[in-house]
Amino acid sequence: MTETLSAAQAALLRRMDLDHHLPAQSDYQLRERLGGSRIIVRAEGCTIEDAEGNRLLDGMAGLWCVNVGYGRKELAQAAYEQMLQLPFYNTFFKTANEPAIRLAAEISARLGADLSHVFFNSSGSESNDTAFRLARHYWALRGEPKRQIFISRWNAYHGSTVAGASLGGMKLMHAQGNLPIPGIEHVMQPYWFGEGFGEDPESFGARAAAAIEERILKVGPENVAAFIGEPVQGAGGVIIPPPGYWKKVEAICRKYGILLIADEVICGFGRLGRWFGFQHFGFKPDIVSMAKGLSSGYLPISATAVAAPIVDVLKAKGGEFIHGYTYSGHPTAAAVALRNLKIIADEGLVERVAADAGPYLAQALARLAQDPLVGEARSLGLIGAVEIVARKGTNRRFRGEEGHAGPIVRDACIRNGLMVRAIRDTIVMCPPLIISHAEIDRLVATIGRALRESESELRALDASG
Ligand code: PXG
Repeated sequence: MTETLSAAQAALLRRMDLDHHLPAQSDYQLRERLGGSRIIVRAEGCTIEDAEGNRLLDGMAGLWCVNVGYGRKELAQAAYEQMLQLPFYNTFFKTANEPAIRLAAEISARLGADLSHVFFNSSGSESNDTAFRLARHYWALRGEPKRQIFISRWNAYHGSTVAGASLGGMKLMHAQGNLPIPGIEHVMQPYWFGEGFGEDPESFGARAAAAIEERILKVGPENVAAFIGEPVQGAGGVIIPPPGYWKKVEAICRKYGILLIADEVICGFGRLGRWFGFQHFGFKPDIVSMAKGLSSGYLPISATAVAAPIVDVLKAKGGEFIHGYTYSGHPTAAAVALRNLKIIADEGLVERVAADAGPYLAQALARLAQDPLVGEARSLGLIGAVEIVARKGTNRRFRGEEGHAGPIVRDACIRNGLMVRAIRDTIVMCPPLIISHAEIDRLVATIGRALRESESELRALDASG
């Protein structure tokens, strides 16, 4: 790879991208109209750099994943050494390898409770596919094969595979490919700002939890395999449930003997100031999906952790769990993940999020919340959201096509050197856990500046809408 790209080289790459590459979740016509993708060439710490030499503060940690920041030589070294010794071997035929074994033990120690065993995959979607097949298989082994149904929430994100997109509650995803597959029930999400505004947050949370119980009763508890949820919904717009929600959800699952699956793909590995999000909310899942921060995105690897009683059933009833991926327990990916967990532990990053960086972000966002265009600015640990509203003190959005205000403000952030995401009219952030105070100040100040720069365009949208 060249150190720097000339303007001509960058233009050529952009042309090749248009001619040959289908990037993820893209509008391919829009990409043509915009003249091609932004090509990212390098990164260091919390900063990414594009082919034009623009440097942006990465407010998204890549895609909610580069927890330890960019440029970690230890991780490159771990991959290099493992590749020389054993780049790949499968775990299908009564075989295993040292990095995968050590990583499984390390993850289950961090999970605590009875989450004793780990199944490896390469992505968050695959991790949820594993949870899906495992939960149904478990109930069949238990002699309750009717337990097939999964309950999830609207606007949840559980991946892009057939099971992942079906478990997720993204209606636009469902509209493509005739999803969800049968056996998935979606209930309301605990999104206070969007759906409970004006209501007492705790009673709104109780109402959202009760919706799960109502659905269980409607479909028959004897038919329900599991409930799945992200402790904090990420791609749905950083939806932090009101206090008490998760304890109620846990109690409902226990009452009807339903498995509780925590999708920790974003919340895991320090994001909320604990190793896992369920530890923050004080509940105990039976199955845990994790990916992203497991390797800080340096290599693709994910894991599905399983509680001991489920493993006991798998063992006791014998037979093969006929499931796995070529790259399950990939030794190089596992070696990098192990080293990544060591960095998180050695540098006290989880504690840093809880005691320092998280509260610092919360304070900065509390100041931004005064902005006349901000309806709510919320965060937990190092994940946060800013709700853009047309009228202060309400949750009224700008008129015009729904979701217009967010992209306008996001583009202004990018122009001002900050990479963040817009989810409809919500600006979300999820920076590396190493982000400095000065960088947090810049992140929040840039959103403020972007709001000011966008205000007249937004008001015009409202007037015409
Ligand atoms: N669960 C959660 C909670 C996620 O956030 C997945 C599963 C799927 O992981 P993989 O590795 O299969 O992508 C995710 C992924 C967005 C966006 O628009 C979010 C994700 C992926 C792509 C886009 O914010 N999260």
